[in-house]
Amino acid sequence: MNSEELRKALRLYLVMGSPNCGGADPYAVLEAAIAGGITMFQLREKGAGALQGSALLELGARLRSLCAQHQIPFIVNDDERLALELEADGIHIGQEDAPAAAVRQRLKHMIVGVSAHDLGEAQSALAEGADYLGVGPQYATRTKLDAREVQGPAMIARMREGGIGLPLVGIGGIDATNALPVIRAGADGVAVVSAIAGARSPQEAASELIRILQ
Ligand code: 3NM
Repeated sequence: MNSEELRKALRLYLVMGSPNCGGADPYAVLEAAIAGGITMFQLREKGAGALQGSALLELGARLRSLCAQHQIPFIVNDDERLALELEADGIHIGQEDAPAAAVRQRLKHMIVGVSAHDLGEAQSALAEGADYLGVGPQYATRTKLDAREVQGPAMIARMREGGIGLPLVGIGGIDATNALPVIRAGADGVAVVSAIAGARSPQEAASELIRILQ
């Protein structure tokens, strides 16, 4: 996938694991979100009740194949072994995870996404070979308990002004009411957890977001 294709894929990026689905079946949530128009998916199995071991592998395999059926890029959060086992299209790593350069080196064929919170982190990620950046938190979020201070869309504008041309998504507290300023600040798309996974209708939530983003 070249960087223009990646920019398009990042438009509406669902990030989710079973703890984010409010008791609903993650497979059904992902299926609905795909029907609603999401363009990329990240399996992020974190928090209370997160699956591990064979249960995680089994869920991952089902979600992976659903994405493959619909040509939705499938990304795994943080876990290189799981990404390899599931033959993921990519991996997403945070600042606290393995260094981006080492992951880039080991997983040459994968999309490598990196969380960046300021211009310095964005420049480092670029130098280390990241394919895209996740920039957050844009707004207050209750999904990631150890999220940094809210940056707002202004941080994305600062990165663009600072010469960061990489494909980039905003993340953190984004929903249909506040997605547009993130795009206007220079993001290629938005990454959301609860706005879709926690919605009464994930399909409607995704289709409303994609309508706003187009
Ligand atoms: N990363 P919601 S914020 C997974 O700031 C994640 O890097 C963040 O969840 C960051 O869309 C976040 O429900 C959680 O607010 C986003």
